[in-house]
Amino acid sequence: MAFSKPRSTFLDETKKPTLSESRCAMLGIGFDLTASFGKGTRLGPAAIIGASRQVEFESGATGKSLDEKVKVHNLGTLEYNYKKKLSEKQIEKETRKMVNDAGKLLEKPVEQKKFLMIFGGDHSVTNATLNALTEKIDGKKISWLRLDAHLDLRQALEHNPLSHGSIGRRVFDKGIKQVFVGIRDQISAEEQEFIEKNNLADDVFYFATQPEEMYDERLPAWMKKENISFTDHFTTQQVGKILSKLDREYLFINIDIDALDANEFHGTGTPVPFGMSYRALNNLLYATIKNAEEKDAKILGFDIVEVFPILRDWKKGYSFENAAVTTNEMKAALLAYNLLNWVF
Ligand SMILES: [Mn+2]
Repeated sequence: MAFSKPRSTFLDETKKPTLSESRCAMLGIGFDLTASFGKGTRLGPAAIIGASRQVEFESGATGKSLDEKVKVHNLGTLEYNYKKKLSEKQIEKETRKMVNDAGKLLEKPVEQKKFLMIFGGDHSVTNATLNALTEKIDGKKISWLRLDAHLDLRQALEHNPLSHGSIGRRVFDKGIKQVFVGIRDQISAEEQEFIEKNNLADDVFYFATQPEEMYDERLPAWMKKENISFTDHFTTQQVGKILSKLDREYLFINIDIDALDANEFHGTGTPVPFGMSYRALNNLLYATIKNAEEKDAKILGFDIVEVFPILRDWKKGYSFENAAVTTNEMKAALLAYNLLNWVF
């Protein structure tokens, strides 16, 4: 593991505020060992933070410069690069190590109640945030907005309970109220059973992968017709239902970028078609922040995971130098900018 010390912060490369003077703490976790399809998300944090330099500090509707509204302390970026192919056992061990490394860095910010902004890495990196938060806050007090194409409700994937494919299950284990949004309805048998057994059907909001008539003929017990979108966004009524379920004292926003349609965001570990539009995601996040404000719920922070930088030259493989800043990283950086702007 390499640790890249912060040279500067989000947006502004000339500033480096300390933790105590900042209301937000930013961490990059460049780990993609559990990715089963595309590897490369370990370069996500560097790409997103790099792209943030190109985001203007203010816009027509935002008014005050974000930079003046909120100071962001950069905790640094953990970088994991494995040259050799590892066994399942070794991968699990390395995942635990990553969760511990990141957990240590998050201890102080969580204790000081800083707003967290975390960039991955594959979805396994969320385990570190999950553990750090639930060390201090009872999971029964937390709502968790999960934006994702996948449920990730398997007990373990490739024998690794900390895998990207099990993060939903780990969140569930903590007693957290999780609302799944953007899920494509290609679900493993294990996950179908889990939803039925735990009565989660009403908490899962799908994007259909089949024509609408087919769902009229055959709707399984793990799907609610009123929770299915047949377009690239959820209806006002569906969004209202999603927000009504985020009803606990605290809220965390967990964004797996593959919630977006594969055409809207192709740089991700497991791209899936039939997803959400970028604008719909942006609107949903805005509504979520406003809803939390109205309910007086405290937003603990957010993470954006599974961002996969595009390479200039595929033959050369992954290195920071070979990752081209494209619209993908810019989309992730602008989402992070917007979230901070709406919260602060
Ligand atoms: Mn996913």
